[in-house]
Amino acid sequence: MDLPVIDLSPYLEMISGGCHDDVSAEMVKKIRIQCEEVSRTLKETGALLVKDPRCSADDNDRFLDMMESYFQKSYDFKLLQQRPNLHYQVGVTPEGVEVPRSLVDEEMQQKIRMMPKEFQPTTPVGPDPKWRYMWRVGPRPTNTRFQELNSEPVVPEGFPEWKETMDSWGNKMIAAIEVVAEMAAIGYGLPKDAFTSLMQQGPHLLAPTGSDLERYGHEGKVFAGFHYDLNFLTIHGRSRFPGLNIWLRNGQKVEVKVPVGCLLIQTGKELEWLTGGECLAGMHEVVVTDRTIGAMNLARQQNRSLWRVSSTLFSHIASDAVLKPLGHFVESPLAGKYPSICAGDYVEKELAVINLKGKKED
Ligand SMILES: O=C(O)CCC(=O)C(=O)O
Ligand SMILES: [Fe+2]
Repeated sequence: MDLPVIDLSPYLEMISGGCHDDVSAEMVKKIRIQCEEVSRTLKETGALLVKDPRCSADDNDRFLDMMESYFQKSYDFKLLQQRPNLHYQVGVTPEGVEVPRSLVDEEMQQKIRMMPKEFQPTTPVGPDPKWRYMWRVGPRPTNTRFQELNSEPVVPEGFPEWKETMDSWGNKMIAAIEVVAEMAAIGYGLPKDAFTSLMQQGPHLLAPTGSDLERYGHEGKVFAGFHYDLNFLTIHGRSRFPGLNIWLRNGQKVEVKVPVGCLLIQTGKELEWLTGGECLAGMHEVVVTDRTIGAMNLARQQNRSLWRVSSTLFSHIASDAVLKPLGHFVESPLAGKYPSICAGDYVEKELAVINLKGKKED
């Protein structure tokens, strides 16, 4: 199944006031249809492909090039950027730390056993062998109960372009998410800023993963075990190596192909909360497939890096804001499963389950 690609340009043109009166009725109708497609696709598939003219393939490449050279550095060098006392929410998370939810969540394991064999995820056998770098993007709150989730950034030595490259790509990805969040709110019949107003000063994280294909690039190797994302919406640029599988709401497993110049959005648990379960967090995994091996062979021939870097950004609801079903979602049949909780408390609970919280620095 191919996911639809939503071009964000008409919406962007409209909000920048670029359309004239005679075309605007037509345009408004077109945009309303697009907003409904956004909200429906997020609900049915947990994912969405978008094209944002502000995020170019060149920007994505500059970011990937820098992250490849970072992940290629030695183990000891990378450990200098590790901050376990800040729940790894800034700096590097080494391989073998983050635990996939499906490894520790019995209810999830039971659901997996009930899936038809062909749609079952690959069973992870331990923590993920992927590294990750967390970089906070956007303004931080001056006053928050959740200081660790909103900490100062960590910059590795020897990368003078680090801050500019991370901020520039991160801000572009957030800008794209904000448009999708507005369009989704309109599609769900909520005020257009229903989600974005809660995202202001959220602990948004540019969080690329780095997986060493030289070492682990054999078919069936799980880089990120079956899980959902705990944040609001996740956005990924293109990775140079495929491997991401997602599960649609109907249980079907789909291998994601992100067309050049497109971005992939996935629904996270905070969105599920705000919609009272109307829009479930999308389940996914990253596994080495024959297509990954094909891309590795090509990279070898072209003398390119064999680190698989993802251009992942986790957008969040502000830590001190309250998660609860919004507007008419209070009436949804599952709303009772989503009691009011401070987003920061919710995030800290989830981080503890996947092994990112509660560790002291050695
Ligand atoms: O590595 C990827 O492509 C995505 C990994 C992932 O699902 C995550 O970081 O939550
Ligand atoms: Fe994920």
